[in-house]
Amino acid sequence: MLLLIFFSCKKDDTNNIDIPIKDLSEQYIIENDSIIQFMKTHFYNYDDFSNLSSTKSPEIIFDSIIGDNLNKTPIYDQVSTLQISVKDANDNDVNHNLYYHIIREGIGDNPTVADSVFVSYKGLLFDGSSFDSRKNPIWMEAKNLIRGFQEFLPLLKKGDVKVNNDGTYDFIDFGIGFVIFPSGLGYYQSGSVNIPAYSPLIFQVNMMTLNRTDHDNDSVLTIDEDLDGDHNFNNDDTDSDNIPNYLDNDDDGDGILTINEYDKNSDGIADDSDGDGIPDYLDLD
Ligand SMILES: [Ca+2]
Ligand SMILES: [Ca+2]
Ligand SMILES: [Ca+2]
Ligand SMILES: [Ca+2]
Repeated sequence: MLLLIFFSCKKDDTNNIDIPIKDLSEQYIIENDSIIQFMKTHFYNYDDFSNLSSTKSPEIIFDSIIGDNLNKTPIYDQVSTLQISVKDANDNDVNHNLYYHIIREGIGDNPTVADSVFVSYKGLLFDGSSFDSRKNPIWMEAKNLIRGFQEFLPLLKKGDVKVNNDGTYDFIDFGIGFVIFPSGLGYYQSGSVNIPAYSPLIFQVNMMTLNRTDHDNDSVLTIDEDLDGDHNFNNDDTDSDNIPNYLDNDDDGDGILTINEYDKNSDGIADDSDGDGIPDYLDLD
């Protein structure tokens, strides 16, 4: 399978310099209109999800509200909205609506946008074609995924594990939902093997389980190394040594490893010896 398609591409990819890249805010308006139009005229197979088995999840299917399906509830009436800010080429913020529907919430913890998740999924275009799917769950790093997929993950909870008499195990009562988002949260102009440029995407996601991540093993979870909270983990580099904090075992570059100055009294709170509001592991004095 084409796992590579999950890795987001830079919008200013110089390989595509000959093709003028569309203005993000204008393109967003066009795609948001098309998403709303799609949601008002389509429904998903919610009847198949009404008596859910705790261990299985049906595959999501979308269809038009016409003919025998005229009485179906449109997706538009079922979704919630999350607003996500995306930087355009001039570093201006453009708010993007991400639409999602939680079919079953799950029973455990929620992942963060920094965690590893064990998920099965199905990706769809508005024409109903599936550009990628995983029936058997796989591990993925949330921070490496396209933004719309990444931001949806924390809205689901993981399931529990049931060990069967024969030693096999099943995930039970895991989170199930779907998300619809414009290309500004996906591949934008770069598209992918099976995804046209400027294409909104739909994903069904089944959230089996997760692992918290601490990529540099410095005792600070990766989610807490995103100091500016923009969900980009590569632009937080306290000591400016070109190693982002989530990969840097000495975040402030003072020669003392973060793990040795983060929480010496083990009270679960980062130490701040001089009380200046900057924790020791990020504080040069
Ligand atoms: Ca860390
Ligand atoms: Ca950041
Ligand atoms: Ca650094
Ligand atoms: Ca240090």
